[in-house]
Amino acid sequence: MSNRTFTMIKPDAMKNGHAGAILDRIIKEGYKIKALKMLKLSAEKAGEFYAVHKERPFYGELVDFMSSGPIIAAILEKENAVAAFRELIGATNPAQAAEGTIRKLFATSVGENAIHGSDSDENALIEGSFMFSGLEQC
Ligand code: 3AN
Repeated sequence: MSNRTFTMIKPDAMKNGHAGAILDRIIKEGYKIKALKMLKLSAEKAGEFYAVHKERPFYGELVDFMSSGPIIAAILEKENAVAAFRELIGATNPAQAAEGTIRKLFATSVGENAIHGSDSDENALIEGSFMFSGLEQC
């Protein structure tokens, strides 16, 4: 069990003005921000990030969406971060997400679901290093 996870506030939440509320919620839930930046992914970089989903029917749509506007990426620290954060963001499909979760509050659809959270300690490390250099991590 590691104490770090990786997150992205996705283009829909950025466009809809929810970035501040989402960051505020994350901090209030006790996560320490260890790295943070706003950036716009190229289609190539978004494709690389989501390469595990290459064979899924929604891959093209996902790459287009994730490169459609700015995102905020962050590395977060808290005890049991990966599992705790997955609980905080809620189910992939906001219609199935529990009340009070970030996706229930801010996501619009399964494709445009406001926020990403790593699904394992291994992926948290891979994704964090994909987006941040060692110098950018506190
Ligand atoms: P999660 O982000 O909850 O771990 P994954 O890993 O199954 O979910 O999917 C990665 C991303 O792919 C999701 N966050 C969502 O943006 C997109 N996605 C997943 N399922 C679908 C779907 N059925 N249609 C469109 N996009 C999807």
